[in-house]
Amino acid sequence: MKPTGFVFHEDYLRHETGDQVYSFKGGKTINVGNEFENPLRAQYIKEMLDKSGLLTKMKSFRPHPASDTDLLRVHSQRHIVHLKEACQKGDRILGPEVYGCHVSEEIARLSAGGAIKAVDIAMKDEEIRQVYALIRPPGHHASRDQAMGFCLYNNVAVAARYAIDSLKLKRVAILDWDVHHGNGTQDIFYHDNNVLFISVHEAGYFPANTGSVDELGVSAGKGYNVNIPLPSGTGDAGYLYTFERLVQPIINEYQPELLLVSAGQDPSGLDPLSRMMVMRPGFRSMAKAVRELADKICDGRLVVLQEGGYSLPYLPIATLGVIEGLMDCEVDFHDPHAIPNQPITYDLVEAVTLCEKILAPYWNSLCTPAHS
Ligand code: Q9C
Ligand code: ZN
Repeated sequence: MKPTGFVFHEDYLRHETGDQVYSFKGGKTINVGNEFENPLRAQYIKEMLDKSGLLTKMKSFRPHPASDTDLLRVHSQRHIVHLKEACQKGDRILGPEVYGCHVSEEIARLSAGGAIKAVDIAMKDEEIRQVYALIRPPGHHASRDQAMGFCLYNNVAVAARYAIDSLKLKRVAILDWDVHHGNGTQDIFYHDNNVLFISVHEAGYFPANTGSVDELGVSAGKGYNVNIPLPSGTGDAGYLYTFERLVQPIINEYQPELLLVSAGQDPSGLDPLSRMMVMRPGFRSMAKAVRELADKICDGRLVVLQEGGYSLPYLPIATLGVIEGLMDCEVDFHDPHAIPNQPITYDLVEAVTLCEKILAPYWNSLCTPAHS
């Protein structure tokens, strides 16, 4: 098996988001920080990969900051200037549920640069085809003109547009398994058919009022925006079932030249921001599924980008699962939080069947259910 690339920069730990602090003014609650998306996330993942010995089997790379040209393929000049000026002034609030410090714009640029670096390796390295990029801040809630939900620049969108504009790819697929809807990525590619966007997320959660399966894209992009909202408590088997019935057939039919994954480990069973119950074996099988898809369709070209994941005790273990799935191995590490396999629920089958019905007109590989 070819080696797996690993992109990381220690400066990712310099983006500080503050603590959860509430001030009460005239009865109003003002949130001036966020304890969830903090530097320890990346630090603990890195330590796990170091100590498990996995990192010695990977090939490490250091990213460069994304250029203005790279960012402007996705974001407005106004957005870039806003983030720069806000950070320079020392603002802590950079958008709705986005907190930062004086270096946050610079580190967000390095995060987007990490996504570009990963694409460069997957497309141009003599040996390596698949890359894990441990980047932060995350990106998938950021739209063209707006930071949101811990995200400043949309890393995966910057990577996809770089692959198309600069490397001249014709079709790129993005699979977003972060537990929240990838609204920013959806918005950016809503009119496009050269980027297929699939978001698998917890239904009716964050952001409010986006992520329904009825949001299909418009004009040339119609049918190329795929939302798969799943019920709370879906679990390992439920995610695998969803991949087999929807995600794999659609990506296979699209035949991308590169597969990008917005990989949040926040569907984990210990995550403070979700209720999806995915454990290490679940992450392992999701990563295995995308590796096998990429092997079959695009010569293994696969870029997995860190998005969310907020359980400090479990994030490194869930990530271990992802990397095990990518590298087709199982590290001798006992997960103290392991639980017995959870069965697929009726609600899950119903949710998948509904999506299948709505998506079937756009994808021949989905068979419309005979009844219902
Ligand atoms: N107010 C990412 O995972 N808060 N961002 C949800 C409702 C915002 C998560 C609670 C969650 C954003 C990249
Ligand atoms: Zn998330």
